Amino acid sequence: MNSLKHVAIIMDGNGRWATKQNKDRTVGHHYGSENVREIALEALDLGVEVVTLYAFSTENWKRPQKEIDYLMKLPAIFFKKFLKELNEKGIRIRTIGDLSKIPEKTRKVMENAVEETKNNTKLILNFALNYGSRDEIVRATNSLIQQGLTSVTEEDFNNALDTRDLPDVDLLIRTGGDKRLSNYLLWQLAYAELVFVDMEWPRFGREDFNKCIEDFNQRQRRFGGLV
Ligand code: V0D
Repeated sequence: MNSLKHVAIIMDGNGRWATKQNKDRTVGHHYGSENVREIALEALDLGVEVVTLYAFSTENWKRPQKEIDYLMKLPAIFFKKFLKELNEKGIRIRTIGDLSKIPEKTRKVMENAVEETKNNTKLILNFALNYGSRDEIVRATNSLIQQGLTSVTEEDFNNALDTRDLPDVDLLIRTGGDKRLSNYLLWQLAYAELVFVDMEWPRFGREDFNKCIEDFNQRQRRFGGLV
């Protein structure tokens, strides 16, 4: 019944949301990370298999150092608060992106969470960190070359990507009002439905997530009926 396996989300608008209320941008990131929990729980209730969240892009290193420092603390803050609950509810943590450039402390925290949740089967919460689609494609290509391949199939290529064992993305949601892909999952979005929402990420609630999924289901039905 549910053709929706994989939802990808660009969680945009956190800094703008905070600035609007005369608060520091990091306050927006804080509320943004609380909202990750809300949306993960809703995805769990709806029977979605994978949610891939754009947490930190390869371009985000250009931001002020103070903001980067705060962002790199968020995984630890997040797990301190939610790891127990994630395990109780069967949520498995995964990551994609080039983690080799993430500060060691932050990387260790994430590796630990991936390890501690590896047997959970209800939902994969997949964080894209130091992720860029072109970077991923270049890393995949280099790994194929390293394996000695001189010609590849789509399947070979798929298997060299960070998302190798995940289903294709069915639905992309971008909050914050912009209508761009911003170097996110370009290969994986080949057949995805795209939904753009004007609301900033900290304001985007479970109801809003539901509406996006209704929109997706309606489009699928129309597509199924060839109308
Ligand atoms: C800030 C809105 C959770 C977007 C959400 C390091 C930008 C809050 C995590 C997180 C971020 C990452 C990995 C992990 C567990 C949690 C997170 C970053 C930014 C960048 F294993 N929220 N969050 N990571 N934001």
